[in-house]
Amino acid sequence: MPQLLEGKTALILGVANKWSLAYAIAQAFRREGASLLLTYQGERLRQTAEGLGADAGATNVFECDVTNDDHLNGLREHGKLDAVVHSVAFANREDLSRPFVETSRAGYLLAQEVSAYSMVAVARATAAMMSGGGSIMTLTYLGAERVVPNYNVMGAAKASLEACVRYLASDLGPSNIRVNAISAGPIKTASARGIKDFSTVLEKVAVRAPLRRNCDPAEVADTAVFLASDLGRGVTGNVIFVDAGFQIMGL
Ligand code: 1JT
Repeated sequence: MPQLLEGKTALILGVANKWSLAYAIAQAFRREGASLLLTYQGERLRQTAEGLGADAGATNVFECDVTNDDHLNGLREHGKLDAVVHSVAFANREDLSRPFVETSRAGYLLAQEVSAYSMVAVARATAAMMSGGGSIMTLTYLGAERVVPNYNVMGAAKASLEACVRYLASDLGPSNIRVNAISAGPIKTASARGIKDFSTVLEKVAVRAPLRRNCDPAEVADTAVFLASDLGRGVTGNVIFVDAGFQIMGL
């Protein structure tokens, strides 16, 4: 089998632990021959990220807090890139359980800054490193388009993120840089753990989805491979659902 990402270098932001979608994507990219640069947020995650980076055969593992302009400006020292994976989001726990109408200004702005604006900042910082064209992608969720109980402030942040994907695709298309989002079905990552009624969400999806099951990180990662590879060369500004088909159902 030819390797789909041979000769390409990918920057993957958001490796927090072995359940991270970013880590599944790193493993799939490595399988397909890419060179990997992995980033993590905060000193607290350094050891874990370095261990996972070593396991995935990463060339380099370093800190990148997407709210820190010095970290974003420092990215350019890492040379040429062909693909960027933005797998970063944050919201306060209380904003994912209390009624949405009670969302505070600070909680709303925090979710927007980390989960949506960071995509714009990362795209600006890395577009300059993709002189030969490239592929930038992010992760989103159905809660951006539909009301999913408890997703709340993240729904508003992901709606903003998906709009950012379209505007970035329009701006960067002339430089042959594609920008897309993968809308993953609910997956039991560390972020999802501790979310109220998350197990019920998984059960409901498995019953209603056309494929009658949930999705796993490897399926999301294989779609990321497609988007990063030349197979995805005609695809930009899109949200691709990797959700066992759940999103198409009306009832
Ligand atoms: C964040 C968290 C972003 C959990 C996330 C997320 N994107 C998807 N999930 C999982 C999820 C969460 C809920 C849900 C469905 C999926 C945790 C905090 C950081 C940002 O509702 C049905 C609530």
